[in-house]
Formats: sequence, C-alpha cells, structure tokens
Amino acid sequence: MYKGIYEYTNGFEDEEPNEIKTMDVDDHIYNNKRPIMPCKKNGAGDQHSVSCQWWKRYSGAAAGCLGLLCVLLLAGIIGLFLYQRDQLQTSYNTLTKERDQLQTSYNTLTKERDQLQTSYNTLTKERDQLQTSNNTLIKERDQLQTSNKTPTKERDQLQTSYNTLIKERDQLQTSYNTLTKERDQLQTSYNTLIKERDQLQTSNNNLTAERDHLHTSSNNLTDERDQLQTTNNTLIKERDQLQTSYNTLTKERDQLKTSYNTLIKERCPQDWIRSCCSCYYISTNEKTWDLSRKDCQARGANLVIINSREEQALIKAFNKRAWFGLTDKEVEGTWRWVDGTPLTTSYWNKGEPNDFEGEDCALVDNTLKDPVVAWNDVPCNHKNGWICERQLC
Ligand code: MMA
Ligand code: CA
Repeated sequence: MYKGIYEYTNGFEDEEPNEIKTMDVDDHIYNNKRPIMPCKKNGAGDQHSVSCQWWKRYSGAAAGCLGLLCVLLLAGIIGLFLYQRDQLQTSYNTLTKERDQLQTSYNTLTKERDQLQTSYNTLTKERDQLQTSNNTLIKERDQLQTSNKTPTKERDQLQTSYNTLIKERDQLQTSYNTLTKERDQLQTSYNTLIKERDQLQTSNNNLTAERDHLHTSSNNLTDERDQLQTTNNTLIKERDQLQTSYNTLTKERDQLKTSYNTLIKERCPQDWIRSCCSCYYISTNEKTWDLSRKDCQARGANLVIINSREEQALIKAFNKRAWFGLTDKEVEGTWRWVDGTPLTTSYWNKGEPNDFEGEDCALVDNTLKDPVVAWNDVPCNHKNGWICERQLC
C-alpha cells in the first residue's frame, strides 16, 4: 500500500472545497469512487474540457507511481546483486584462504587428504551457488529484457550492473578454475606422495623385517657367545686345574726321577755285591793287572781301593785270590792307589812286599787264615782274578 500527498483543485465546488487533501491512492484506484476532478471548471458549457484534465492528472500520477515502483525494484535488485557480489567476494576470499590452507596442508600428508576433500566439497558447493546465481541472473536478465515498461536509462543501468556482475562472476569462475587446477595439481602431488609414502612404507616394512631378523640372529649369537663364554670359563678353570695338576705331577715326577736316579745310583748291578756305600764285582776269570783294571773301567768302576779295616775284612771274606787297586810301578817302593792317593794303611802278609824278581802289583791272597791280613806283591803281567769297586756316595 502506498500513500502519497497530492495537491489538486476540486471540480465541484458545492460538494468539496478547493483545498489540499491527503488521500489513499489505492482507495482512489480500486474502490471505484467517483473520480476527483483534477481540472478547474472554466464555465458552464466546458464539461468535456473538465473531463480531459482529470484523465491527464490521473495518468501522470499513475506513471509517477509506476516509475517509483520501478526505481524501488531496481534498487532492490541492485542491492540483491551487491549482496550476492559481496557473498561471492567473501566466498572468493574464503577460497583463497582455503587454497593457502591447502598449500600449507600439502606438507602434512595425514591431514592433507581430509583438507583437500573438504576444500573440494566447498568448491563444489560454491560452484553450485555460482551456477544458481548465474541462473538467477539469466532469469532476471530475461525478465528485464521482456519488460517494455522499464525506462531505457534504468534498463541500461541494470544492464551495466548485470554486465559487471557477469564479469565478476567470470572472474570468480576463472579463480574457481585456477583453484580447481591447483587443487588437481595438489591432488596429483598428493597421489605421488602417497605412492612414495607407500614405497617408503614397503621399504620400511622390509627394513623392519630385516632388522627383526638381524635382531633375532643377534640374540642367537649373543646366546651362543654367552654359552661359549661359559664353556670357555669352564675350560679355563679346568685348564688351570689341569695345569696345577700337571705342575704337581711334574714336581712329583721330578722328585720320583730324582729318587729313581738316586735309587739307580745306589742300586748295584746284578751279580754285584753291595756293602755300605759301594758295589763290588768279583771276576770269574783271570787277567793281567792292567786288563783287569780296564775291565773294571768298562763296568763303570775301578779296581777296589781299600780305605778301612772293615772293607779289608770284607774283601778277605770274598776268599778270592784277586788283583786290587794298588801298585808301585810308577816309583818302586812308593805304593799308590789307582785314584793317585798314597797308601797309608796296609794289610801286607809278613815279609811282603818283597818285590821278588820285580813285583809291582798287589793282590789279596786267600791262603792265610787271618781275617784281615792278605796282601802280597806279584808280577803285574801274571793272570789273576780281580775285584772291582763302584762307589755309591
Ligand atoms: C813266591 C811269591 C812271592 C813271594 C814269595 C814268598 C817264591 O815266590 O809269591 O811273591 O814273596 O813266594 O815266599
Ligand atoms: Ca811278594
């Protein structure tokens, strides 16, 4: 409902005074009241002129109202366009920010897929919104083109606004296409990264398996090493014990060997006679004094040297006419034992030594009954038995 203020002159002065009134236009148009005469009555015979003036005033008011409506409609459309443009600009800014976020999210593989999907959905919605806006614009343009009542200037302004919006829409479409390309490139990069990630994951799995295998081998080797170490320690202990036993046995062996050698030295050969610290060999045949001495030397001994009365009694008890180790063939009358020592204590028979016809070697005679005295000097080249002596200490 629109209310306007109109100034007019009433044609019937008897019904309504000629004054300024406020009236409802719609009531005026649709209630089919008697039309108010916009023209002044000039005379009694000028009725047709009065009707023509009223119609002109009414048509002008209607045209003014229509124009005002058109202006209001255009203002509304322009406002709607501006509002949608702001929304598109806001969407464009949002898309730019999301593109930056996508670029940032590109570095993070885990979040990148979700963010790309979200951005894609947002772009799709906005593309649909753009498509819807475009369709709306096309419809409005068609409505404007079909409206013949719209003034030319206002239509041109609307056309200009429409063209501006179309350009902005094209720019947004271009931005959308650019963002779509960038999104596709990001998607390609994302797919490449996913493949590389999968390859790395596969390599990582292989390396993990090899690491586990090596870890198992290492554990086995460690166990074997520990077992070997334990065995080695046991063997070292056993070796040390064996070494100790070996050393003990070596000492005992050396002691036994020493004892053996001592016993060997102290033992007299078979068929020899032991007495005190010497072994005595009594010959079974006869040789000269020199050959008898050589025989004793061949047996590791020498002709017996008599150092005590007891030894002389022992030799006498053998009851053997035999050479012993006493001679004066170097210096006649100076008797020496075979070890070079001079004779100090002797057991000569009475009248001996007499060097009868050259007698330089002494023998023990077994013809006298005296238990000790038994020596006589006889020629050295005579053959007699002999007695050897090996001293044990
Ligand atoms: C033998 C001989 C000598 C000894 C005299 C003693 C005749 O020679 O044995 O050596 O001195 O007897 O009468
Ligand atoms: Ca003699």
